[in-house]
Amino acid sequence: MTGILRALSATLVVTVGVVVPNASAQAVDDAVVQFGPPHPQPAPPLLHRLIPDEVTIHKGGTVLFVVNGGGHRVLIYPVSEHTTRADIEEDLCQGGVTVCNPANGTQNLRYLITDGKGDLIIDTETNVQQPFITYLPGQLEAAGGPLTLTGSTAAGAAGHTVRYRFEKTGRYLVICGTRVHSLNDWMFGFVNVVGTEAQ
Ligand SMILES: [Cu+2]
Repeated sequence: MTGILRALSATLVVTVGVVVPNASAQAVDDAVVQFGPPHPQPAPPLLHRLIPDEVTIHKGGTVLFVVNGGGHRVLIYPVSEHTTRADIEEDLCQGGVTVCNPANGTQNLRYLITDGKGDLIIDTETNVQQPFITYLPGQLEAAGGPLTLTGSTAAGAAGHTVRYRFEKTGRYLVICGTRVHSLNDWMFGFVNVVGTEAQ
C-alpha cells in the first residue's frame, strides 16, 4: 500500500467509525440512494459511487435505488455489524484508475470480498465463471443480470429504480454487480437497519 492509500484508508475508517454509532439517530422509514451519481456525472472512479454511500432505516422500511448512468446491477448481501468501507475496499482492485481499469483487465480477476469479521461475502471468481457478479450464498437481491439496468441519461430521461424492503435488522452491503464498476472503481455502499419498526 502506498502512503496515500494508507492515509485514505485511515480516513475512511475514522469516517465510518463516526457514522455507525449515530446510525439509529439518523434512521428513517424509507431512504433513497442514487445508484450512480446524478448528472452531470464525474469521471471514474467517482462515476461509480452510491450517493449517499450509507443510509440507516427502521426495520421493515425500504431503500429505493435510483439508477443513474449506464451499465449497473444492484446486489444486496448481509455483512457483520462493524464492517467498514475499508474492510470491503481492501478486497477490491488496489491502485486507483491508473491500475484498475478495463484496459488492464483488472475487473476480470478473482476477488474474495470479506466483511469485518472475515467471513466470505462474495467470491467473484473470474469473468469467465461470472461475467457479472452472481455469487449466490447470502444474496438477498440481484437486479439486472445478463442485461444491465437502464439508468437515467444526461438528456434527462429517467431510468430504472429498484426498491428493497429490509425486514431484519443488521448491516447490508449494496454493491454493483458489474465487475468494472465494483471491482475496479469500488461501487458499493451500506444500509443499516435498526430495531425500531418503520411506521
Ligand atoms: Cu454499476
